[in-house]
Amino acid sequence: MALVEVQVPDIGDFDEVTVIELMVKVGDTVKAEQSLITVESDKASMEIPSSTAGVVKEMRVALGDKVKQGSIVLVVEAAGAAAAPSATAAASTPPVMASPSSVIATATPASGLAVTEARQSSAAPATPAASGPVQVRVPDIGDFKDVAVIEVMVKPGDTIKVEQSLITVESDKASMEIPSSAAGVLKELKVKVGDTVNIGDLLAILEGAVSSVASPVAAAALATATPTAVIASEAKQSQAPTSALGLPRADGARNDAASVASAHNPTVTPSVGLPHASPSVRKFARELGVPLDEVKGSGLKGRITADDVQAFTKAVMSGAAQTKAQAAKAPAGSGGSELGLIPWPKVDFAKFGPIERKEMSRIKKISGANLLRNAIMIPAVTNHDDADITDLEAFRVSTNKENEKSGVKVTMLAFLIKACVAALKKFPEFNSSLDGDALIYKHYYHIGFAADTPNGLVVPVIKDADKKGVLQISQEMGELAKKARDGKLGPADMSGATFTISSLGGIGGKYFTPIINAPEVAILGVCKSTMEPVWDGKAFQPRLMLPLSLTWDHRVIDGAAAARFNAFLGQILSDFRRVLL
Ligand code: CAO
Repeated sequence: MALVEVQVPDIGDFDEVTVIELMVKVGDTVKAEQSLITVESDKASMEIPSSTAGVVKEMRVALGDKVKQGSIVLVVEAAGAAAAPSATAAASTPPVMASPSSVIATATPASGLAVTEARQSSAAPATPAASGPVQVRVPDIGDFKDVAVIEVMVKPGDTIKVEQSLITVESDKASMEIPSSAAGVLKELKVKVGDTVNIGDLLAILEGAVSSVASPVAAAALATATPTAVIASEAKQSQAPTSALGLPRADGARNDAASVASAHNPTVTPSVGLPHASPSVRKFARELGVPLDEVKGSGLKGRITADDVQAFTKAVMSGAAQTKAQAAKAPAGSGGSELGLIPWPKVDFAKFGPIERKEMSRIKKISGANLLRNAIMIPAVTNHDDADITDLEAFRVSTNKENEKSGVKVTMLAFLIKACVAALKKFPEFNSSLDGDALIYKHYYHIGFAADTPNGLVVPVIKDADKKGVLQISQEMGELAKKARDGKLGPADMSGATFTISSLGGIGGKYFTPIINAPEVAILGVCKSTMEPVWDGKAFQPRLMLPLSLTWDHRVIDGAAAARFNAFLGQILSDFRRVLL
């Protein structure tokens, strides 16, 4: 085993480039040609591969460091026979090391780029013509076959200039724009996103075109493999044989013929508008179906890393974020177009007075999407009723007096939970869920209660409420409500509810229409109890009346059943002994 210092290879005319991505860390086992770091100048970025297989022992560069040819990137304990015999061996093997495995120039397409070998090519990039149709073909893209078209930048009817980028192609390690070798009006595009292309493939037909490819040599220059030309500027990039895609050429041939500055060598660039990410990250994103242009890059200069793609995926999967496509499908995002509704009104509020825009909390975004779905998808009806809780409230108050020292305060909501369990047992469809054309009847009674928190509405769940007494339910509710306010509820605290109660009793109001918490089929809304004159057949009596609002899914429950449910609930609340029956 020998320690090998892996150096930055010849990177053309660039004096210093910045390390913008570390792709390995100490302890990693790397293969030969595996990308180690990504460096970037103001014109290009590229991945620097390892010349040696082995285990990374030491990182010699950090993010933001400036490096140049010969800078030591890291130290590898080389594996097997391929290991360099000494620490200096790595530095002395430039052809291997000096092969940036991927080069992505950032702007300035062909400018300053040189093509080093006017190798004749059968690619026939464009058929020169003063007018009439001109075929634009894929030039020599080195040893690469079947590269994918990831972006089409023009459309029929566009007036194309010489050197204007037509498409972007990408291999698994590099991407590049293919420019037009001729000017004219684009009559026909022969490729689309997702196609794979090879050297010589017909890309487009231009009309009225005047090809700028004046000579076979120049034409060949277009089609020539352009080793370090992708980042070098003049004639000095003959040290590191690479393909046009910036990858090491299989034949290891040196492109040391006279450099020919060409306006149309394929420039290896992430096209303008493409997200700032390495080809490997773009490939990773494509495999996951992640729209890279929606991912926020955390790397230097906003570069998107594999971690960013992973974090984005997690956020979407957990519902914390939406892709633009999802948002467009959601009625809220589409302004209802999915439902055939007219678009959501767009008003420039600032025209009418000062405004302030604030992002909604994460909870609000998530609950909002759920509420919208439930409101739209459930044919919900609400029945309002009143329950006489005069005696129950007196009992509650006396119980609290007796239990003052226990620290547990019994609330009306705890009684309501118990009363609802009794009603759910009597009317089991209220404790069910729809499953296609069938109903799932649950033989457990987990009751959710809506809790108002500074960040929005959450619904903690009292599990097995049928097996718990009012005191225990009160205690658990207190704990869950505190957790909710502190933002400490876990998924287990909020899952499994079979029925939900939303109590605004501590606040006020008379009746409201709560939205069912799918896949439940009913929800009970409760408002503030008030003393009211109730006719007992002989006289008006002052009774404490609790307003109830029961919303139910009409696919599962009929109006008569809902009325019976409310009436039964009212009976229990007016005489809680019935719970025992
Ligand atoms: N009628 C009259 N008074 C009531 C009442 C009712 N129906 N329900 C509760 N009260 C009283 C309580 O007795 C308490 O009074 P005291 O302090 O004098 O004892 C006071 O109102 C406050 O009660 P509370 O709200 O702290 O306790 P709770 O058990 O009733 O409710 C909780 C707990 C977590 C459900 C509640 O704090 C909450 O968040 N409610 C809002 C739920 C909500 O937002 N629903 C709407 C969902 S749809 O957007």
